Amino acid sequence: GGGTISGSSCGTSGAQTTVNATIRVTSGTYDGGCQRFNAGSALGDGSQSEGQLPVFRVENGATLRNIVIGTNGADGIHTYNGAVLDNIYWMNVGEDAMTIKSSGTTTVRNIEGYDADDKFFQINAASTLNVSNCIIHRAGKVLRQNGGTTFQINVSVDRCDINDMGEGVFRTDSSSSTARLTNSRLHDAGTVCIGPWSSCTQSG
Ligand code: ADA
Ligand code: CA
Ligand code: CA
Ligand code: CA
Repeated sequence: GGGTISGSSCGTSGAQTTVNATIRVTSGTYDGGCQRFNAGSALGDGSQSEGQLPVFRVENGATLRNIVIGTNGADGIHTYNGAVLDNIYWMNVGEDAMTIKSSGTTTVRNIEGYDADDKFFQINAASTLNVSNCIIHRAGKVLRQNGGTTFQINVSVDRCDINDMGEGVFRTDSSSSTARLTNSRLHDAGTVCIGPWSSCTQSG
């Protein structure tokens, strides 16, 4: 695989802030200036318990930019009705890194994230996810369509460095969903396509 892969340009030494109530981004752009947002205990502990709250919730095509999610990631970032996530660094993914909660197109670019015990991207609604320029190291899998669901998702992942997956890259239970991996570097990434994908391809 080729292409330039640089992940996030936010380092991890920005000012720190504790988030005790989900920050909701409902329009325009929220620019975090590469500050480090640590989930407070009100959101969860970053373990594998379900029901934790997200640090950010991004809605209706709004943009979240220049964010570091610190050592408590809780339930990461949720998107509703589409969103743009640009230049995000997850120091230690919590229950998962990002969840699509309702339909729309979510664009994710220039990101990196570490230590997701299970899933990095969790997809809970019929939607489109386009990811480019990412570094994902140590996770169970890059993406999971919610178990037992058969709606259609369409996923593309371009220019990503995927290293040390416990299980694999893309997993679905839906025979109408599609996934495409291009121009990426894989190392110990497990099985690329898990489940009855309508189409699931790797190239470049
Ligand atoms: C698990 C769980 C789902 C949902 C999901 C998530 O797959 O079974 O109900 O909570 O995690 O969104 O994290
Ligand atoms: Ca979960
Ligand atoms: Ca973790
Ligand atoms: Ca979750």
